[in-house]
Amino acid sequence: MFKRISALVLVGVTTLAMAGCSGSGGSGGSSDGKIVMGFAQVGAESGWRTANTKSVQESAKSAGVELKFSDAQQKQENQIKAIRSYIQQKVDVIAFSPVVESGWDTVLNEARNAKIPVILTDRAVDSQDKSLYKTFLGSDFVEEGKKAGQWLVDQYKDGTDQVNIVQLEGTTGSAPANDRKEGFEQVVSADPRFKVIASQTGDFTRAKGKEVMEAFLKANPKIDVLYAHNDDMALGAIEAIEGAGKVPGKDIKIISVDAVHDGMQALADGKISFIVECSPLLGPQLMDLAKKVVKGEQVPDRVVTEETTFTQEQAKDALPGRKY
Ligand code: GYE
Repeated sequence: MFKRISALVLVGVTTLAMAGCSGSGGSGGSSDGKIVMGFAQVGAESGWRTANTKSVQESAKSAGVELKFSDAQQKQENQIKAIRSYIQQKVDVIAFSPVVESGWDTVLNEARNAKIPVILTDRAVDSQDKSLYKTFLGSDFVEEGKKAGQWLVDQYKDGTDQVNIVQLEGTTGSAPANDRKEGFEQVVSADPRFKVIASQTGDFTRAKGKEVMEAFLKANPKIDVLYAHNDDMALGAIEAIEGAGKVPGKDIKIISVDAVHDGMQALADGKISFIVECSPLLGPQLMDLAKKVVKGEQVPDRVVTEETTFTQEQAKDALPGRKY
């Protein structure tokens, strides 16, 4: 009996010592002293997501971070399950890209109670309590929407005709869908010629983008512009437009967001008219932040990714050097 108790105490002390060593909240850690990160990814819905996953996995490797990775298939319940399992495994840090903005307080509280720091990457949550996470690394989606709207306004400087716009929204309730819509509408609503005549979710996928665009085309004889919240939906919509005997980029101007390889190719080919870049290469910055957070160092509560925009000509120049 005595032997058993002392063995237990010993385990307890070792665990504490390890936690003390890394300064981490999570007391698990890896046996070789590496930081252990649990990463709950959204899914594999788009080219952006695939590039983001690759960036996270590669940079974990080169930063010497042990990565536990899960794919939630665009379902919040799966992400919550994954986060709970990382809490149980006592990882040192949890990073995740919340599929939607709402409904995270309970599980984030559980992580806080377990003293495991959380980093938001790519997408935000709408929790009022900002102390539920250490930092948020990702793009400014409202700004992206504004850039899309501004390009359109510049295209239609002259003229008095109404401009009929259809919008393919990202996943309902997600930060990029909410914010890209908001930013775009803020800019175009200043001019009454611009009319969003239809707006529906295409869930950030090619298949849904095609399906919804087909319905838009059937219901609306005159569409001048498509604003798609990501390249994949724009690429699906291109198939629908061509299927309806129209020329994408000419009969219907197309604006999208991301600038992944296939989107940039369609832009260079003249099928997409303008792309607002959203960088998926968040891995290296995420690993830096994770190391600091685990050490208990101060980090900024918001880290915004730097991004640009591409016209058709700029896409032709940029394509050969693109990493994704
Ligand atoms: O634009 C889209 C992906 O959250 C920024 O998610 C990301 C978005 C990206 O599915 O392609």
